[in-house]
Amino acid sequence: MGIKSVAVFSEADRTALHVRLADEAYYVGASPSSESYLVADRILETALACGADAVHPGYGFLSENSSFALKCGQNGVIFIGPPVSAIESMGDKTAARALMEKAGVPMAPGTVDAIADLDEATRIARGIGYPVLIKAAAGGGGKGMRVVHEEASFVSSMEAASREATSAFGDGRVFIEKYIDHPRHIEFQILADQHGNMVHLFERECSIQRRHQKVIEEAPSCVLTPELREEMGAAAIAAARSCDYVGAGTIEFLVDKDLNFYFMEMNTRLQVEHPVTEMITGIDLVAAQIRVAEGHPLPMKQEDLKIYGHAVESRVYAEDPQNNFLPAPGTLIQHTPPFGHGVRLDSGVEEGSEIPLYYDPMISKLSTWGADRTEAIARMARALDEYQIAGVPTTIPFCHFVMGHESFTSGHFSTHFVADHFTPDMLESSDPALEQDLSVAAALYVDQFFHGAAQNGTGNSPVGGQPIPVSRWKIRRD
Ligand code: MV4
Repeated sequence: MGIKSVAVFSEADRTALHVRLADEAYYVGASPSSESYLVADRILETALACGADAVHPGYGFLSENSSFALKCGQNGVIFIGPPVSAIESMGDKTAARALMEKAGVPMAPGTVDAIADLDEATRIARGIGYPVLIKAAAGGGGKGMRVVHEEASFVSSMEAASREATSAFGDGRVFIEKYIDHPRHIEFQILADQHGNMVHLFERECSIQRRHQKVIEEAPSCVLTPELREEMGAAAIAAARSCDYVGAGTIEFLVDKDLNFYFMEMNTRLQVEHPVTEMITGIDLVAAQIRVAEGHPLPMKQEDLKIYGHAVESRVYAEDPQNNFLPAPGTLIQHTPPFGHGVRLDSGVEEGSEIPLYYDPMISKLSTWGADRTEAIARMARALDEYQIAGVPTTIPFCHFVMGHESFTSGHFSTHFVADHFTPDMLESSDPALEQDLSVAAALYVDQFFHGAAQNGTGNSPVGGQPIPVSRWKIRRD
């Protein structure tokens, strides 16, 4: 776009890839994000000092922080995101519910406002019918939620949820919704300009997740009919209009077994999984965000948009799927990405990089495109198979497991997929002791190949048989 980029970095990220790729980069503080990436004043000072026109807040850290957005605006720096008021109202889940009710967006039966009176709350829960879900008004992303199956435990759950919300968010307000069992998570991408034009870029499905951490996302969803897509798309636009949205945003819905859909929340930022939408629409969402922030009108209308094929994204984390997905920061000794038609890797690392322990241990996002879902999945399985990472355990084997699971390939899955179908013993095991033995055996073999007799002092070959040409070696995970 002809725009110079300025990166910011913490102590842990001094040598990170984004620092090297940017035109300029500035240090913003110590490794903990609370002392660097989350210090709004420090980021803003840096933007002012280097003369930046705008700040792109990414998808973590300050991206949904309304006071940072406000400060940017007050200091003449464009915040590449929605108006402060939209961040505020969508950040408060009860305020969002009130707006959705007014806009006629379907929601799970429940209370619009936070409920403090326990007798009244009990009556409301009885009216909704059990199970119900208690959610924190200041929550989101699954924090501070409680499922209640019967009235006997309702009051104690309300008290516990409110206490949890107070300690997590400093705001104990909670509200109640009908609990939707085994839902699917389907979200619509919205793009709006500053002139009142708004389109949706269809949906993503993010049902394969664990503990509110998405692992596989895809676009489009294989359960939506064209009619339902149109209906949900219209509801998503109505939801975004209700807060005068500008920029890229996402309306999250829960979809039940009978394909009823319910507004869950709105994310007022670009999301991690945006590549799958880019792949099926051909639209560069980050470029679109920047064009919108510059004041340009959207270059397309809803009728111009079409779904091309299918895309899948696997999140590759330095986590050990054999060990309850324990984060495993460390050095990337090897990073050999897959290539080929329809393969995209969004990566923040390179061989030799450290995966710091201070932040989310994401290594990369691997996305594949196919003419249809089957082709996108086959290509993902192949790309995951070729992707070679050494030094840290990764979620690659888990993602490979999902690509091969009948419940995923057939499209019959829900947000409970991991709980319903996964145990660590299902992964092809990686045995560090065996890998070490294999490395030693390979080294001895090469030694023998190049030097003839083995150098082990006995004069006998440690590996029997004739050496084969090295070019025919292939190290396979199985
Ligand atoms: C729900 C729900 C069932 N019924 N609401 C999780 C994150 C937060 N944004 C809301 N969440 C849920 N809300 C009702 N009425 C189930 C979840 C939920 C979930 C939603 C999407 C993806 C994964 C999930 C995992 C557990 C719970």
